[in-house]
Amino acid sequence: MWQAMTSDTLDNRQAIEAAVVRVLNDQPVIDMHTHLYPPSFGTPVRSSAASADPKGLMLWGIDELLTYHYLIAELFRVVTPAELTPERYYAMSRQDQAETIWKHLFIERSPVSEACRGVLTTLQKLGLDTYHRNLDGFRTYFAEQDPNKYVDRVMALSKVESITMTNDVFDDNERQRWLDDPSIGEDPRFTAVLRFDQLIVDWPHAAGRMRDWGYDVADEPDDKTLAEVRRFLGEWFERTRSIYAAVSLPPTWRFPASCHGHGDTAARAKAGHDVLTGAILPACADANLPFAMMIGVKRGVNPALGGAGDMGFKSDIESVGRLCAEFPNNRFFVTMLARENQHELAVMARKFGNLMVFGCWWFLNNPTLIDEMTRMRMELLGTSFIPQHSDARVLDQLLYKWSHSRRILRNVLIDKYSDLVDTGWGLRVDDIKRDVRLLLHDNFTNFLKG
Ligand code: FIX
Ligand code: ZN
Repeated sequence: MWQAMTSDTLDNRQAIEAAVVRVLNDQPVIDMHTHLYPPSFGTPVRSSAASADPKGLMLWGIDELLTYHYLIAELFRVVTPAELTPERYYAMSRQDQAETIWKHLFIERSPVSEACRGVLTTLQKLGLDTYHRNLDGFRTYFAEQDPNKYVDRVMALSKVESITMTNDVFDDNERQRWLDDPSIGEDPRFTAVLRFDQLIVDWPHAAGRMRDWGYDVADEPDDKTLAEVRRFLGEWFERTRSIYAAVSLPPTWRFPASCHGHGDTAARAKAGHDVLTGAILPACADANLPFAMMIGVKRGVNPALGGAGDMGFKSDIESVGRLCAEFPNNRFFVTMLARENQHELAVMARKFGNLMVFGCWWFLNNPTLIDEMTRMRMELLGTSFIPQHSDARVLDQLLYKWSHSRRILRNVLIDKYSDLVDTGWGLRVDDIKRDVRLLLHDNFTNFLKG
């Protein structure tokens, strides 16, 4: 027998829309991948309440927003080499760099790209006047902020409950800060993620560094070496209290390692494979930590552009499936950089409960592609994926990245719930609350628990 529709069910699109908007506005998100840091890691941004630490890692404020590497790449599409070379740009002060980007991308043409729009959404969310194009006015506002209180303000405005850092153990600046004072990681608003790309993509180099740090490792990863890598990871998991471990990988990454390519490349790939299977995955399993793989980035396609010169290419999803099958006791967060990989990745996630698809990474973090990917993932995976991470490098970017993504998620959910109600299903507000909580919060925390 059909049940009579009760008053708490939503039976038309307007009611669904109102409920989805309300629920999404109320649900805090855990941002599972950023490059943000708390004030304890130092900040290069001078303000009334903070003295500058030139190598500080906490980036925030208008000059950092304008010099985001996404915008540096856009700058070098519109300036001629006679006007400015990357070399000259990187030699400028941060303020001059910001002014150059402001002039070329915001004043001399309309800032319609997603990264430009993001700066404006950010300023608007802070209540600043985006109408009059007054860069110095923005600077005055930021100079008055206390970085510590500003973290609270940005998190409250963007409804981000927790910020997940990326803590690269091979970054000397960051590594030294942890060694000097492990309590820098104790800010309750932030959690750590140990990052170590070099262990897989450049083992000989990683081995050299580890030897400098007192670990007994060889260029060929033998049993003793693998035990040392496990010890190294265990120590750093503990020191940073990491909640998962992570690497980003090139599009050429294969599992098992490919034996093609010239001698050096094949040997490097084999070493990376051995370190992954003999040390990284066992260390993650021992510590009960998921392992995140961000696959598809080729670094330095245009080396002159520095961090703005990386590119994304298609990668191999069979490798992801083989890894999930061979390591059923490990859990894998995976995101991929090529649009062409997204469908296969979602289908692969249907085969493996230990594979959690997440985020619309970097060049995919554009409304058109977020919309397409989120719909497709929901159609294949229901609510069992993590739709977005911010990848913010500058604290204030949380404001635009999350508001833009929440808006897209809202549109997708309204359509999907409307389709559901068309089948006669009695949809309740509590159902929407539960689903949105899964998507923005609990799919992540549940996957961490295992
Ligand atoms: O490897 C990564 O974590 C990438 O997200 C970054 O390296 C990249 O520069 C970035 O900021 C993308 O959004
Ligand atoms: Zn990242």
